[in-house]
Amino acid sequence: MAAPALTRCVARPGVLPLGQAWGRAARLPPGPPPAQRRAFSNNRVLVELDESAGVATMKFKSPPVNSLSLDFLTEFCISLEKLENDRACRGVILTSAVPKIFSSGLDITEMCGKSTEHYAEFWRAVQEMWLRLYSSNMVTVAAVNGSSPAGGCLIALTCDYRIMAENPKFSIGLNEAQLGIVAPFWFKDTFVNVVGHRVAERSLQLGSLHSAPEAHRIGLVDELVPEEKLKDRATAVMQQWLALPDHARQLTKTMMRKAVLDRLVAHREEDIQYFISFISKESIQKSLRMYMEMLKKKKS
Ligand code: CO8
Repeated sequence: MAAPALTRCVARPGVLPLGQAWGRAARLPPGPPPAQRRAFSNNRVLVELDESAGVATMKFKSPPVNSLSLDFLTEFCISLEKLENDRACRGVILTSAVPKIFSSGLDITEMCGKSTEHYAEFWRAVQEMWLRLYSSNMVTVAAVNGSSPAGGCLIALTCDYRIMAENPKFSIGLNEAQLGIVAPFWFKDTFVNVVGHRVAERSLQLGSLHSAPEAHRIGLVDELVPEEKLKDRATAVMQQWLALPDHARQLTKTMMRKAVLDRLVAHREEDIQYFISFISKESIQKSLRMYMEMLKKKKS
């Protein structure tokens, strides 16, 4: 039987608790049992909360490819914060409502031909998404039901557990090098923490996109299941993780992730400035434009 929820903490934008508030005990107030299912949806993220299980499903629904635009990232963070603050929710499953695509990663158009102010705002939103998800008190399971390059892969890596549909046409990886750009240190840290240094180094240098079976072999995803079983398997894994007392699991998670989180928090402004100067270079802009053209050509 699942242990009762013991702890809950509120992560405020840019003021992450990073451990110190995670051990606080909080019990549900007495009162009538709340409704069993709730859903809230904005334009790009659909959330369904099953209160009896304490589990939410967050579905990305930003066609054609769930690219991580500024709007998407903002909605993602708002949805996550709502769940984080909701005592009825102890775990969240992240998946896609767009067939064959989990997420195509950062929206490249947000990084092309825009102002310095825009790049700063966009990069802060990318950081915020990662900080919130990596430090979440909830159990986070990625049900990867499609391709997941770069920032899409980062979302999956940032979760506690990854299950991928076993379709060999679906690929996942940090392919930044293929675009002529470099994965930031906190993408790299997250990747290393999942697959280990050697695999991460080779994969990052080559900008590899791994097929689902390959991703499983190198430990990038924890398991593969037939696509039709993905939802059930994610629910079963979630139940298994939620069977642990929250406080013990949360403190352990903090212990494992704190150094990596602290590193970005300590260097956040520097990281934004680095991104702006890197992405504003004409050579980088040219690489990104060529990459976008290549994507369009591939279609015709
Ligand atoms: N951003 C913006 N638009 C995109 C993106 C994206 N990431 N991906 C695809 N699109 C667009 C395509 O250009 C196309 O537009 P249009 O319809 O106008 O021609 C439309 O989405 C559909 O794309 P496809 O026809 O290619 O769709 P498919 O279903 O055939 O393929 C894929 C889907 C596999 C997702 C494919 O589109 C793809 O490989 N996309 C590129 C993914 C990618 O490389 N993303 C990397 C983004 S960079 C990142 O996330 C981290 C950056 C870190 C920066 C650090 C700097 C310091």
